[in-house]
This record gives sequence, C-alpha cells and structure tokens, in this order.
Amino acid sequence: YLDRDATALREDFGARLLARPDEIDTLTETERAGIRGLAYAGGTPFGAAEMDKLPGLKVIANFGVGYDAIDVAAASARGIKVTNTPDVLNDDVADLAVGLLIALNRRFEPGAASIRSGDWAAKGDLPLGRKMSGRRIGVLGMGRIGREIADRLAAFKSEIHYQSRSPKDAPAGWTYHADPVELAGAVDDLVIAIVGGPATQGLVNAEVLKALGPDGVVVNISRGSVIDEDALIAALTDGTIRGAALDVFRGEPKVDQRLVKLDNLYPLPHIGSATVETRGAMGDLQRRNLRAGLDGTALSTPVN
Ligand code: 8YV
Repeated sequence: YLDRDATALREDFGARLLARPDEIDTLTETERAGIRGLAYAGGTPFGAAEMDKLPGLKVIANFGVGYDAIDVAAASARGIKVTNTPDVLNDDVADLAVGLLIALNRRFEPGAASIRSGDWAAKGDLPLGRKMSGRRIGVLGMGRIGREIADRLAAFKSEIHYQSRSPKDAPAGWTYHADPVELAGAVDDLVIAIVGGPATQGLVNAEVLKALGPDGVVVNISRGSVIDEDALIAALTDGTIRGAALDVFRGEPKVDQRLVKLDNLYPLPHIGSATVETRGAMGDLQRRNLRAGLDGTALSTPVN
C-alpha cells in the first residue's frame, strides 16, 4: 500500500491493520463481531474458518486482480461479497513481462554483474545474447493481462501463439493451441499469464518445459503455483530450457534456495503491479468496492 491508501483505510473506514489472518484471534469477540468489511492484500489463504470468525462480514475487497487466496465459494455461501482490482494493473504487469523477456534474451543480469565484478575489464565481453524481436512467443492464458502482453510483443514483430480455455477474438495471424504442451512446442519462449488456483496448479510441468526446448525461456508474472517448481529447477539445471524469469514463486515470499542459486534464473520479488501510479489506482478501486460493499450499493468490480 501507498501511505495515502493505508491512511485512507484508517481514516475513512476506521480500519485497523492485521498483518496476517491469524491476528484475527487477537481481537475480542465484540471487535470481531463489529467487522463488516475487509480490505485484503497478499497471498495468505483466507477461507471458511477465517470467515466464520467474523460473523458480521459483508465484503472482502481484494487488493489485486488475482483472488486465488480467497475461498470465493465459502464467501458466497455466507453472503459475503468479494471484489478485486482488475484492469488498472494490466499495463504494468504486461510491461514487466516484456521487460523480463528482453532481460533474459539480452542477458541484462550477467551484463550488469560483469561490470560490478570488474570482469568486463579483466576478462572481456560476455557470450552473446539472443535477438528478442521476432521471437515466436507463446502466451499461456489470454485474459486481460495476456492480451496486453501479446499486443506489446506483436509490436516487437513476434509471432503470437496462445492457449486459453477457448479461442479468442484475436488479430489475424495469432495462433490458438488447445493445450500447453502443444503451445510450448510451437514457440521459442513462453509467457505465463493464466490465473492461479487449483485448476492451473502445476500446469507448466516437465512435459511443457521439454516441449519448449533448450533455446526457450519461461517468464511467469501470474502465480507461482502455475509452474511445477521442481520440474523447473530440473529443466534449468540440465539445460532442458535456457532460462526463466519469475516474478512469482510457490510459497513466496520464501523462495526455494535451489532456484535462487541458478544463474539462468532471473528472479523478481512480485513487483508486477508495484508502481506508484498503479498501486494508487488499485487502492482507489479497492476502497470504492469496500464502500459499496458496506453500503449495499453496486460494486465496481465484483467477483461473486
Ligand atoms: C498483488 C497481484 O495483488 O493483482 C494481483 O493479482 O498479484 C498483485 O497485484 C499485489 O502485490 C498486492 O498484494
């Protein structure tokens, strides 16, 4: 949160900050009964057990487009509205995905490291990178963010391939694939932009990585759960694929130390939406939803 958003939640809604859902247990029964709205942020699961501790809860306003941490079915069963913050972050997340593809193919991190270590002067130039413009790119998940990524990559002269539940109304020349293995087999690099949650758990597995092949790189800006991280570690270690850039991790913010040690991994700490502009827009939308949920008026961006 920006300071102004935390302040607005406190001052306009009388909100108090709980660092984690289990801190609900530190509240008195009267305090818990008085809570009608929840401004939620982060990936800690929030399910039926947590909801049952807050009998007056009317609305959970998630700070983020992905609401896989929240058990929406449990909320619906209790008459609790859930909202999210779609669209306002599409540009930032898509920018990051394209930036990561360029960083991997043009070897930004090894380049910067060779200057910092003095290796450039001492040992000379680094091995060459790969041309990014014109690479065939597979976008896994053609939702709002996937579409922004593909539009940007089309401007980089990429051939666009995608996989989603059904073919989209996409520009001529974009190719739909029915499954992730077929998609990976048809492209040079793979960008993951699909929703998290049980339905996509481990979707990018050893078979998909093998189909991508030894010249391919993977970028993930969606949820760590979508990649089978053990399979990814193996593929990065044995050269099944060339590299990966991840903004999201299974069990984040803790990151598997086997991954961290790999020099063909470019890791970022979940910063897809982390700009002043976008976090401000997310905060505004979250508070609009929170207010509407409390007042019982129309929600801007309802989930259930
Ligand atoms: C986070 C995100 O919500 O929108 C999403 O789904 O993953 C991010 O924008 C943000 O980091 C706040 O937790």
